[in-house]
Amino acid sequence: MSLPVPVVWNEDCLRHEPGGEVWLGVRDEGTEVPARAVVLRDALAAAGAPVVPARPHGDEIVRTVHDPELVDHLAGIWRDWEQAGLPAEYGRDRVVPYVFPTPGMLAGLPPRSPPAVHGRAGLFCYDTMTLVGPGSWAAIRGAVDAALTAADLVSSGARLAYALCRPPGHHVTRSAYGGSCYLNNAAIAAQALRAAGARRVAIVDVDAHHGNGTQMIFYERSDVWYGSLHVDPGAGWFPHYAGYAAERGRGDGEGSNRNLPLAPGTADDGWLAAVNALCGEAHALAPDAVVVSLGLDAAAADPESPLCVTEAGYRAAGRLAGALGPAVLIQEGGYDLASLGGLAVAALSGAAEGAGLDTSS
Ligand code: SP5
Ligand code: ZN
Repeated sequence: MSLPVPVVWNEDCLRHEPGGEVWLGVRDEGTEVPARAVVLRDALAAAGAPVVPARPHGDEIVRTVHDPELVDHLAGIWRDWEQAGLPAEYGRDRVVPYVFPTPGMLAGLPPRSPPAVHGRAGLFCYDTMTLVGPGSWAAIRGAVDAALTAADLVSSGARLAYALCRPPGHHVTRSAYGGSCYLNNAAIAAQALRAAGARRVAIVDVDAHHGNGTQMIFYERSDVWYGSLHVDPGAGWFPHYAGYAAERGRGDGEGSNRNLPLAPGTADDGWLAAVNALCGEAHALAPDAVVVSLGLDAAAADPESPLCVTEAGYRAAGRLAGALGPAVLIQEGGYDLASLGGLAVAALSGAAEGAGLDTSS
């Protein structure tokens, strides 16, 4: 038994050590830890998947998908925080914003970039649980290179490729980061597939949370369809403000967005019915390429979501998504270190089966 799906790996993804998250005013240890990536890599390698190194890529696609000011902000904010003496003087060892320039605060005032780094920290960030430390930028940009390398493989003929992106990305909009995400790896992969000639791309997001960032990046576009199933934000779950069924796209993108919110406690049957419905819609579009936002946090044991999906469920979802066409699989969430490896092997094995790849040798 082998797993004929290349796993794109970037050692730099281990350098992001968020040092926890500030949730409801309290800093706790957090679950988006470097060990996640190690567990995923080791399990997939042990299952026979070839591990291939990410190749460095230029910034063009990244700066098309994202506001270049967000990219520059992330690249420099730790250095500025450190130069301001914050870690040394106060033990404030990660960038955590405390003022957010919401539209309601500015009420039409022109946007500014305040000189104080602790003021500026909230300029492109929408929550308190997405911390930046010394190695964060290397990992953020390294995850993008992994996604772009996987997209290259598919654009040049591979049926499937998986990017082991860490940190994850689907909560990042064009110009705002949050939800343990900094740059949108899946959106960047989709844009790269477009640039390489795919006329229509379908993104299927099976992370337990709604990918609000990906949705909004493509909300007014018809060339990239976005579909997601996730725990209902209206039932009290992150990202709270997006992911509702009524969000169907706008302007040219009208009808190119699909959300299937699920009740907390939804298990394989209900979850797979939603995966099947999304894949049916994606299939009807006849996409030239597919991006799967592969979050593994819908699993029953996951500490960040109330969905109850099994390994068999992820395998079946992989089969459905893998059958859609050439696909780039992008790692998103998934936080239970004990079950993460088995879930990833199940999902990729299913995708290989769905794609008709030979898994016997
Ligand atoms: C990529 C991804 O899966 N991001 C999800 C971030 C959701 N985190 C929001 C909730 C934070 C609360 N963490 C405390 C866990 C207690 N079980
Ligand atoms: Zn998630």
